[in-house]
Amino acid sequence: TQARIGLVGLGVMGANLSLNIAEKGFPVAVYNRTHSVTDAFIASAGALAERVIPTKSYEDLVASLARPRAIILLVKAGAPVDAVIADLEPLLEEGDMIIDAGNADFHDTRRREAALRAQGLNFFGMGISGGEEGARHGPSIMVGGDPASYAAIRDILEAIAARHDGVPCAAHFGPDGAGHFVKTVHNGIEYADMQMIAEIYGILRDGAGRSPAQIGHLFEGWDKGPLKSYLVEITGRVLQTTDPETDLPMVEMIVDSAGQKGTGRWTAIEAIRLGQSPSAIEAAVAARAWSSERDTRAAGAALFGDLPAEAGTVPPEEDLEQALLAAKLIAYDQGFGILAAASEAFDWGIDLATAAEVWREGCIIRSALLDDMAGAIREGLPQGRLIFAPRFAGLMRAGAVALRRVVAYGACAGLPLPALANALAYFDTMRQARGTTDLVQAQRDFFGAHGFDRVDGGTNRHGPWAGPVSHS
Ligand code: NBP
Repeated sequence: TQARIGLVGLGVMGANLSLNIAEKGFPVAVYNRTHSVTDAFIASAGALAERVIPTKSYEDLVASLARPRAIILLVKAGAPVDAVIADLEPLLEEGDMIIDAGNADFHDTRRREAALRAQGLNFFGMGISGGEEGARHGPSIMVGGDPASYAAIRDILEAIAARHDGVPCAAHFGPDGAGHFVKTVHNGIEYADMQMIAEIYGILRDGAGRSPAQIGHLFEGWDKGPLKSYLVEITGRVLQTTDPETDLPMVEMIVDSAGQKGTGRWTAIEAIRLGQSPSAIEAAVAARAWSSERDTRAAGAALFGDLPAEAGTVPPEEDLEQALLAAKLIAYDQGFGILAAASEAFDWGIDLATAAEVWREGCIIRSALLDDMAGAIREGLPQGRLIFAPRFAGLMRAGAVALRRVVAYGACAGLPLPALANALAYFDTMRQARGTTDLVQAQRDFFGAHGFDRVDGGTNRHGPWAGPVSHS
């Protein structure tokens, strides 16, 4: 028998996704560079092994597939993807598909798609989220590539995806890098979401002096309200977990230095390239980078740790909850803004509401709020901004006031809240009809004759900078 789908790379994600595909009734041909991994995978696949065709060469893999062949790659992002493509390409025929399901930089996806299209092959960039568990039982799937070829594999992808009220969390977002970019922004938002939660934890730990278990209990409660989400849920569980070796709270045994693989950073980099700024996401990227400078922070603590801070009152729990909600919405507003800008720049035609819908289940940022966001986007966003959506007006009005109290408390108490503070600064900027860049424009004109527009009409005008200076 020939399978309709093949998979290269039986690492954590590939092994789980293969089992998911087999479980949904689709035979899957698999290949892994290290053959012992393939043997071990088959040995552990149980009854599902019946629908898995193990192969030990790319030739065997290709021969095991019905045409048009569709091969999912789940190898390490970067050079390994190019290496596997180079090996497969000569063995494939017109109309066949290579689907890179790793966390690729969408610029690489665009390059690979163009190169393979020139050979008559279809290349898809497919973002999958949900980690190991998602890959096994239903991830969120974001695809970019030729729409006609997508039709050939759509049933398989929809069958293995997570579901929200029966609707599969899998979608085609546009050509070439569109799917990987939606995944990248998903990860950027994930960074912001996680950082904001960590900042609230910091206020409760260092400001209110609460124990991890107490804070975890609070998050557990929040997971029953409007903040209901996977990240709030696991935060509650993580904080209430004890280290079996020491009996201390697990979180207190973990070094406070966060890793990053690149997707959050790519969101920020692309935003800046496009003249946008997802400042809450950037702040989260920065916070992880700063966290890795442990020695620097220790030296800073020795130098400045004793600076006086105001012992203000810790904002009440309701404020923290509301602030987190508002800040989260602001991070999404920025994320959707960058998605819209990139979609326009690369001519992708990404449907933002579909992105919100695909993220409702299966992925790391899944939350109750996403269903509302999808609805708000479908209703039409004033000025294209989620924070202006009529259905979020109440949340933003109450949430912004709470966010201000929380950020003000953090500033006075000397507790860093980079993501929350950036979210607030963005919100305040977006509700200030007259900003302060009149002065920046004047400065630019003064030193560089860059010109400015006048409020009473007239474009590219210059100021009388060489004239008399007023001291009044
Ligand atoms: P793993 O590290 O578990 O597996 C890596 C796989 O890549 C192995 O099968 C390895 O084969 C293969 N590989 C490498 Br490395 N170099 C190769 C080469 N030159 N040729 C052929 N195969 C090669 O990775 P993973 O965590 O499953 O992640 C896979 C992709 O999925 C990554 O892009 C990752 O960013 C993405 N992703 C991961 C998660 C997650 O939660 N882990 C979530 C979403 C997306 P070998 O056995 O011979 O070394």
